[in-house]
Amino acid sequence: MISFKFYRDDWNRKESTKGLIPLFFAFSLLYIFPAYSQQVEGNDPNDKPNVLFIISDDLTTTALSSYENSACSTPNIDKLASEGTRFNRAYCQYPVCGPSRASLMFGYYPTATTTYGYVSGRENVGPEKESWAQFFRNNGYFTARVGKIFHMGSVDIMKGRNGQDDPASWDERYNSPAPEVNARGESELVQKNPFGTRPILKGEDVNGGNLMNIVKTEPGVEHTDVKTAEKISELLREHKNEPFFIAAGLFRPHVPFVAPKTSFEPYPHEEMVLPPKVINDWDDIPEQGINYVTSVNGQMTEEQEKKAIAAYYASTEFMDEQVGKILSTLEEEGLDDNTIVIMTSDHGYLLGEHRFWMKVSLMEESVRVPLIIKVPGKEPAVCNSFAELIDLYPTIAELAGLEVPVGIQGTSLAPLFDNPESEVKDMAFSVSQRNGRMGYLVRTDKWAYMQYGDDGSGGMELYDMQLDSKQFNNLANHPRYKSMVDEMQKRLNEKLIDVKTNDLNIKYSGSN
Ligand SMILES: [Ca+2]
Repeated sequence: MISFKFYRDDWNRKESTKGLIPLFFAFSLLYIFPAYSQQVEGNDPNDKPNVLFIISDDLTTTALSSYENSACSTPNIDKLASEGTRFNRAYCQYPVCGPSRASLMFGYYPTATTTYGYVSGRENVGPEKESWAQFFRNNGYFTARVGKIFHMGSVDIMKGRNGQDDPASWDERYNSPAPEVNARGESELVQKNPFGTRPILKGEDVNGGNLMNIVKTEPGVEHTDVKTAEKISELLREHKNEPFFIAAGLFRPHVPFVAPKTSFEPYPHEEMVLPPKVINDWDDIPEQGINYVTSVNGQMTEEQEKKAIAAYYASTEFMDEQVGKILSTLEEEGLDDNTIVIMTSDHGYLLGEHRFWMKVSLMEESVRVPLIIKVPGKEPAVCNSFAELIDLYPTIAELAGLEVPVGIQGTSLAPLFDNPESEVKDMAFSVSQRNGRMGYLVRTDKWAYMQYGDDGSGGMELYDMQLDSKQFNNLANHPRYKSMVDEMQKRLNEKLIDVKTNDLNIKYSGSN
């Protein structure tokens, strides 16, 4: 820790003041250390810790070697995980880009703001509320984003547009345009596409822009995440002498799976292992629980399934390389001992589990997110407390020694950096809407409970996550688990009342 280094240097240099040191030390223990115990210590007690927020897009824990999959190589994220606190049970609040990002950036559950679409979230919280970045901006920080922090689609990336950004959050903002699906290289679509072999640019949008398209690019092709990492490095160098909140929005492994040809080499598709296919797996899943993209409606062959996984891994490894560049700059500039680093994703991703693909689903692989937070001066740890993306705002505010804004709905994870064995919450809550009907997830230590519709009329799912972590046996309709379903419904209803009781004055209508 820097403060310690400061005292040690003093000791070496000022022999004549040695007698004063025990006195000074005692004074420090009494007054200085308690005040800053929860806060990151800088060279000067008035120094504010910097914040470097890295968010990948559609990155699931099941593709990270620091989590549970050694098949995909992510050495840079793994290194950060080994130096920081890795949260083992972190969940998004909505497994889709737009609403998840709106929720984590403004600090309200999607159900509190009724934000379920591709918007920034500002629309529903109003002009008075500060986003997470804006809060730091208003507290004297330089704030900047590069790439996708609030929602941004693939076409926005191609055209270098801001997407659904919140301008009030940033002093400076940069986009990283790249050809994406039109990049030069070997291209292949691994699911059914009504628009031919490649999405067609039509007007302002790309038809089928959200399809599993693979592009193995030739040397010299521009990549959005490479540009983002370069710009972030530049900003770190330029702003190293002032407190900063710099946000790096990496777009991969979001589709299209565009990465250099060389990134695919470690992942020959023939060697990919598919998740187990269980006969009658779908029989006990309600209609709304069957994901919107499946191997069935995508008409995917087993070879295509393997190609999708290989391409996802290649894209993930390529994204990890960019994380490495950003973290190297941080280190080179001597900023790593006074910068809180956060690495996460807006939601998870299904890679063929239940023959489901992509996101939207409330299944574990789709809602669980990687979350690594490195706080200078704190010991590396693995934390099993539940954590939600909505907790980032109050956590980083507290760690920076700022007063957490009243009203926001997350819980500060700050105590966990000193006591990773402890717990700040005992459940995670996520929602996902389809065709206007809400889906709810209550995830506790032992159970994953999903309910479709406020009255459950769209069906329910209940999985014993200790005995059935891959979620094959839906117990919701089994008479033996009736009391457990009742208890989960009670928890859900309590949570909904809690979430909807807020300072936003949003009027609810209908079932939402
Ligand atoms: Ca996403």
